Amino acid sequence: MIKNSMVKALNDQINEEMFSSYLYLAMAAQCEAMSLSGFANWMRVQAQEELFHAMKFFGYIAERGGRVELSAIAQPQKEWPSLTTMFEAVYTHECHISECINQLVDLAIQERDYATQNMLQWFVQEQVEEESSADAIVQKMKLVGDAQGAMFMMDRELGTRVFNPPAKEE
Ligand code: OFO
Repeated sequence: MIKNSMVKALNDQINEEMFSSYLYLAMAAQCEAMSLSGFANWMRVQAQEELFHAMKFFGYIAERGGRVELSAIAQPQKEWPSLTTMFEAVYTHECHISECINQLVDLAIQERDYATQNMLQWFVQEQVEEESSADAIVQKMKLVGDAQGAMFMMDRELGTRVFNPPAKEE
């Protein structure tokens, strides 16, 4: 059976993922207020992905016979000074989440919990993609600057993102 220390750490990660979802929803809200529906769409999809991450931890704890315990979700920031700083904040937040996942892996190794180590590998890989996609947008934003036409193109591009829940066996 899964150890209590591991269950507590995984429960804390559910909160991190729920906060991530809330944070991206706050960003989506600002994009909506700026009438940038494409940017808002990207953030909404990101928020959905984070809910999926939270539920993946939820399901795993339950499957291992642990008790899921939910805690209060902190209020996210409301406004960012620009879209570039907003996406820089996404990138910084994803680096923080990668660190959380690494700490979970450390704990699983310490506890000799091979099943949890195995489950966490999906998140290790996912974080490589999360950091990379946020960084790619930051770089693009820096390139286009405030040029209205380029911003319009980016809004169109980000508007095409759709949420694709990964296959069950992943
Ligand atoms: Fe964005 O990866 Fe979960 O939090």
